[in-house]
Amino acid sequence: MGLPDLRDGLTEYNRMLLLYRGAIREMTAVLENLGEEAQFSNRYNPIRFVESRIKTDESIVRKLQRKGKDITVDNIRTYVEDVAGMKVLCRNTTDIYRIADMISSLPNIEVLREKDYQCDPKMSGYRSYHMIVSVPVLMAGQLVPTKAEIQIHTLAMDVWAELEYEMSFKSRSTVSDQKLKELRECADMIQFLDKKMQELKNL
Ligand code: 0O2
Repeated sequence: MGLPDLRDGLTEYNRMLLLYRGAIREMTAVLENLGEEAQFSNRYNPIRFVESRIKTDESIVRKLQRKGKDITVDNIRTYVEDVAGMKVLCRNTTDIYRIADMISSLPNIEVLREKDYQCDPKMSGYRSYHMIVSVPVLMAGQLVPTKAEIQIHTLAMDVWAELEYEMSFKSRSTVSDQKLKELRECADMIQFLDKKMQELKNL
């Protein structure tokens, strides 16, 4: 009796993943268009690179467990807002807010939530601007609102975030306090450099 349920669950799961992949495709195209338009109108495109990923099954399960939720497709939709994840990389901190404003002004994209870790960094030193958006994705002749997380940060912060993620974000207990302190110092140096370069650009 368990098998048909499992098969239904998997079909539902795969259908959900199709939507998240669709959201990434839509959002990638939107960001490319925004960048080209900015280049055309202002002779400056604040978007340097766009990257995307679908969250791994293990990471989805870990997040639901952390939130004390059962592993169901409905709970993934409700409580895991970054299954479709995008990173928008830029040169400096002013561009972060420029890009966030560009996304906020899109008529067909709804911004559901924003977290300003640029202004209010995480304990780790992580600085970034996070937006949870709802993107309409066409499926079976209907537009289905689908969530995606957009992280906007500088190229320099991205190098730091990848290293910190590898070293400690997923297994903080195994990294010494000294290493965590040094990572935070590196994040502060990056913030200093990002600000300094912004100032030089504005001269
Ligand atoms: P993965 O493997 O990238 O998917 P919430 O969903 O709001 O309840 P969450 O997910 O902690 O809680 O939200 P938040 O803080 O916006 O973090 C979302 C993502 O930002 C994380 O995804 C990381 O990719 C990244 N991130 C957040 N904090 C840090 C940090 O201190 N260091 C680094 N390197 N990255 C960070 P996941 O799901 O944790 O991981």
